[in-house]
Amino acid sequence: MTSRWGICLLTAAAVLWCRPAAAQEAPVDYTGHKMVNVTLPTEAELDRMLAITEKFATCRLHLGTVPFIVSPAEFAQLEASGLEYTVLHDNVQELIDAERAENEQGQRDDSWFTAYKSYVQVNTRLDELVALRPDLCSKFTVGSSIEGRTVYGLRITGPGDSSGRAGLMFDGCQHAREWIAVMVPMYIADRMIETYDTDSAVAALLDEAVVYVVPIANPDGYEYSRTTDRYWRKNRRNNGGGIYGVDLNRNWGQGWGGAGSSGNPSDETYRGTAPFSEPETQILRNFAIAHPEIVAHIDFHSYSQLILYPYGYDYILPPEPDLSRFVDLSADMADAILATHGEVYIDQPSYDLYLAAGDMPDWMYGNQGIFAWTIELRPDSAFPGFELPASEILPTAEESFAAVMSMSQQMVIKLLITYPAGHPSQVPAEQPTAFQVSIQEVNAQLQAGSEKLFVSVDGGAFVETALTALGGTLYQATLPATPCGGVLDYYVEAQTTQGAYVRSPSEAPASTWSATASEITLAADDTMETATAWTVGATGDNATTGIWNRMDPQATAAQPEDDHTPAPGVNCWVTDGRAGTSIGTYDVDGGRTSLTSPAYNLSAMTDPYVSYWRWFSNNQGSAPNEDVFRVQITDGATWVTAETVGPASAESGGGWFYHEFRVRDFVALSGSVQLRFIAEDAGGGSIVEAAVDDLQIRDFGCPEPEPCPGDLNGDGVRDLADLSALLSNYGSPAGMTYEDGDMDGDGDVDLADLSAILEVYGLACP
Ligand code: 0X9
Ligand code: ZN
Repeated sequence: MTSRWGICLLTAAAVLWCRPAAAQEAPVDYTGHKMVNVTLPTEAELDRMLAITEKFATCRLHLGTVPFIVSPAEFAQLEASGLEYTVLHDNVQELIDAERAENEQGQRDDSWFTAYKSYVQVNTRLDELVALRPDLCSKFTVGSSIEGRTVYGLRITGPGDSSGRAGLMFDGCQHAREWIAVMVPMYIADRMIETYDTDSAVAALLDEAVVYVVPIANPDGYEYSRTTDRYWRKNRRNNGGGIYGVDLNRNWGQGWGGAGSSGNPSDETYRGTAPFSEPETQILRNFAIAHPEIVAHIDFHSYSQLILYPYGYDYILPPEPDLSRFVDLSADMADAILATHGEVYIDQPSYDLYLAAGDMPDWMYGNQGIFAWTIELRPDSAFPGFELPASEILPTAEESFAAVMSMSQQMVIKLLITYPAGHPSQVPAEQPTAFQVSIQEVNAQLQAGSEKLFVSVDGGAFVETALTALGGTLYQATLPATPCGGVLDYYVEAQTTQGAYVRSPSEAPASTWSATASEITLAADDTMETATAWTVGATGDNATTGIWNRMDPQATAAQPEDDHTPAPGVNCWVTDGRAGTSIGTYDVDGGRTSLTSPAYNLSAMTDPYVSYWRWFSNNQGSAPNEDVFRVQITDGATWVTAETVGPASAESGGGWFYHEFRVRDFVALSGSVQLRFIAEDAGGGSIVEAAVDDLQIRDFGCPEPEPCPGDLNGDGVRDLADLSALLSNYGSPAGMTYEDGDMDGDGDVDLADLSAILEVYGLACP
C-alpha cells in the first residue's frame, strides 16, 4: 500500500531551516516564496525535486504529493524541470503575515483560545488557573531548557487524598512550529479546571486520576518559531559550525539512532549525540520516572489528523493484551473526535506513518509501560499545514478534549471487564445461557469473590448471582432460562480490595446489556467439508496468486494447518491452501480475490444472524499490516460491507476467530441473501492469507402465541363483549368466523359454541 521507503528527512544533507544563529537575528523573510504541492510518483522525480530544494513543508517525505516551500529562483527551476506541481500559495510570507494579523486580532478577544499564545502568556495562564482553583491544581517545574527557559506543568486532581490515583500526562510542542500542539494541552487543563463543578464526567475522572499537563516541551524552539523562523522544528542546541537544533522527538531512548532519525546536525530529524543528550528530553524523562503512577500519555503534534500508537522505531506492535487495548482506545478516540465536529482522524501504528526512531511515546511505552500516543492534530493536509487558522484552535481543542476524555476514562478504571466472545444479545428460550467474562486488574486489585452478574427479567428487580472462576482472568456468567420473547437486562459487577465497585457497562444499573430470549432455528450450517454452491471470483478481481479454493489447508507461518471444524472435518475455504516452497508462494498477491456464498432465502425469517470462523494474516512480510479482509452481504440489490478485519488488529495476525452479525443491520431479508469474503493485497511486500469455515445462519424468533379460546375480540379477557358477540350471531347457520362466535370452526354458531364459551367465561387468558 503506502510506500515505506520515505522517511522524514533521513537523507537530507542541508536543510535551509537550520540556519546559523546571528547575534540579533532578523525574522526570516519568506516574501515571494511559494508553497507548492509537487507530484513525485517515483524516486527519480523525488531526487529531481530534492536537487532543487529540500525544504518540504511537512515532516513526511514520501512519494506522491509533497508540499514544498520554494524561493523565486527555485520556482523557476521547478517550472523548467517538467515536474508536475500545483501552487498552494503564491507568497508564504503573506501566510505568515495573515496568521500574525489574525492572531493579533484574536489576542484581544475574551476567550483564551482565539489566538496562539507566547511562552510567557502560557505561563501566565497557568498561574491564573491555579489562582482560580487552588483546590484543584498546582503549577510545577519540569526543569530548564537549553537556553534556560523553565518548562512548566500543571497538576490537576480532585480534592482529597490523591495518593493511589492513576496519572495521565499530556504534553505538546516538542516541535516548535506546531503551535496548535500548545493550545490543545492548555485546553485540556482549562476544561478540567473550569468544568469540574459542572461536568460530572470531568469530576468523576479527576476524583480518580491526577492529570499532568506540560503545554510547551520545547520553549526555546517555540519562541524562535514565533519571533524568527516560523518553520523552526527542533530545540536550540548549538551544534557548532553555525548549525542549531536537535529534533527532540528523535532524542528519546527507545531504539535511539535507528531509522528515520539523522546523525547529521543540519538535518531536521537530527537525533543528537546520544539518547537524552538534550535537557528538554532529560527533564521530561526524569519527570515520567518520578511519577510511576502515570498510566497514559499523549504527545501532541501537528499536522495530519492521526492517532498513532507504538511502535514507531521498528515494525513492532505491542504484545497482547496491550495491543488490543491500544487498538480499541485509538478507535474510540477517533470516534470521539468524529462525533465532535465531524473531523476524521486515522488511528494506526506509528510505523504506518513512517519509521522514526527515538520518539517520546515509544520510550514512554517501551520503558515505562505507559500507554502512549502521538496525536497529529489539524489540518489533515499540507495547506494550511502548520499555519492552522486561529479560528480552528477552539474546534481542534474541543475534539481533542473529547478524545482525551474517552481514553482517560477507560485508562483510569480500576478493573477492566470485557467479554472474550461478546456479551449475548440473543439467548435460546427456556434454557440458561453461559458466557465468559474477563476481569483484568488494571489500576487496582480484585476482591476475590466479589464478581457478580445482576439480571432483571422483563423489567423486574435485579437478581444477583456469583460468577464462576474459570482460571486466570476468566469467569463464567449464566443468564437464567427465560420464556420466548422475554428480555434480560444484565450487568457485571466486581469490587476492588479497596472496596470500590466497578460495573460493566460502567453506568450500570442506569444502563445495562440486554438480551432477548427466542427460539433459534438453524437456517444454514456449512462446514465447508463438501461442495455447496460457492463461487470464486467477482468483477474486479485481479489477484495473481492466492485465489480462494476449498481444501485441507497446508500450514505456513501465515496459513492454518487445520480448518476450524472439529475432526473429522478437514476442509475450509482458503486463499490457496497450498503451502508452496515459501510463505509467499501461494499467498494473495497482486490484488483481490473474492469468494461468494450460495444464495440463502431469508424472506420468511424473523431476525437472522450470520456467523462464521475466519482466519486473516497480514502481519508478515516487508510491508506488514497494510491490508484488510472484508466480509460483505447483499440482499440481491447492493453489496454492503458487514465486517473489515485489519489492517493492524489483534485478529489480523493469523488464528481462527469467531464473528457474527445481524442481517437486518445491513440488508433486507430477501429471498437471495449472499455473503462475500474478499482478501486483497493492495501493495507489494505483504503476506496476505485468509480462510473461512463453519458458516451458520441462525434465526431468532418466537412462535405466534396460542389463541386464547373464547377471547373472540382478542383483548386478552373472556368477558361479556365476547359472549354478546356470540349471542348476537346465535343460530346463524353458515358463514360464521371465530370472531363471530364459531368456536369449533364448523361454520355456524350453535349450542356447541355457546357451551364452549361458557366453559371459559370469566377466566383470564393464559
Ligand atoms: O516525525 C515526527 O516526529 C512526528 N510527525 S511531525 O510531523 N509532527 O514531526 C510523528 C511521530 C510519529 N512517530 C513515529 N512515526 N515514530
Ligand atoms: Zn511534530
